[in-house]
Amino acid sequence: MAMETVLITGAAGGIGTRLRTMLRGVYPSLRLSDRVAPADLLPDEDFVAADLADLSQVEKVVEGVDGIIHLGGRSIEDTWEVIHSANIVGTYNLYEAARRRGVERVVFASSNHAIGFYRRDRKIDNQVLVRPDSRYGVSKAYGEALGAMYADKYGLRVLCIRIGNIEDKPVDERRLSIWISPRDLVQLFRIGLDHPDLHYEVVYGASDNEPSWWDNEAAFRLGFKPEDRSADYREEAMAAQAKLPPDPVGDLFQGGGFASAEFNGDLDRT
Ligand code: 15L
Repeated sequence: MAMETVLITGAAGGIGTRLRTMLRGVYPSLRLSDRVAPADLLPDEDFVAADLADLSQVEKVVEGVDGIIHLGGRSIEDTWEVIHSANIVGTYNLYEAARRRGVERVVFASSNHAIGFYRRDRKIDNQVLVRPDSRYGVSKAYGEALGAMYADKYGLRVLCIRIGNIEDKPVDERRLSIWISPRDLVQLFRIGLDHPDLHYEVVYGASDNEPSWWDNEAAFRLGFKPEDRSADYREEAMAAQAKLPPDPVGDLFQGGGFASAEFNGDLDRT
């Protein structure tokens, strides 16, 4: 069934701001939500404020919606209290409201930080165990698990995208491996909303990168054809990298600084 009304949560955030423009006109009706309205909201944009931690508010926001792109919540590491409220309670509320209100699809913005403690010399696919590098990464792994449960038990169609780093171009050496251009990410969101055979899938949100740490076969099977290549920006990214201080722990792991922050583990075992 074609999507009539699509909701973007976290619409005032970085990815949400880009999506609002890029999805304009793609679906007949776009609803935006966040705790506070974006400053540049246009008169014809449909905005409904909601706090994800409040299920009754989330239920109101998803009313009448066919598909949801869930970007809402905390998008970087924070205290457990913040992550718990925004990402653990908030993501539960989102799926549960979707179930109660008969929403057909959820596209969940997961993150590379769900697998951030894999080393950079290891190429991983979507079958590996999660190895979160932060409380934030744990909340993303949990959002993926919730998605599986809501798909299997309640019949939602769910795509979880482990987003690498979305920017106009890769900004350092790590991002050469995990970068995704805005239009490639939009392509993945649209696959999640439109693909007729989607049940539950986890894919990597990455452009055609070299070197890549991820085998993204699952995305390619769903028809993803990245249009952008990080290699086109290699010189600039490496010049920026040369100005950064070394991070002896973070530089070993896919999650970079998220992995090295608070690190007090055993490098021989991690
Ligand atoms: C993420 O998950 C964050 O949302 C984003 O701010 C970046 O830090 C990105 O990962 C990254 O790893 O570069």
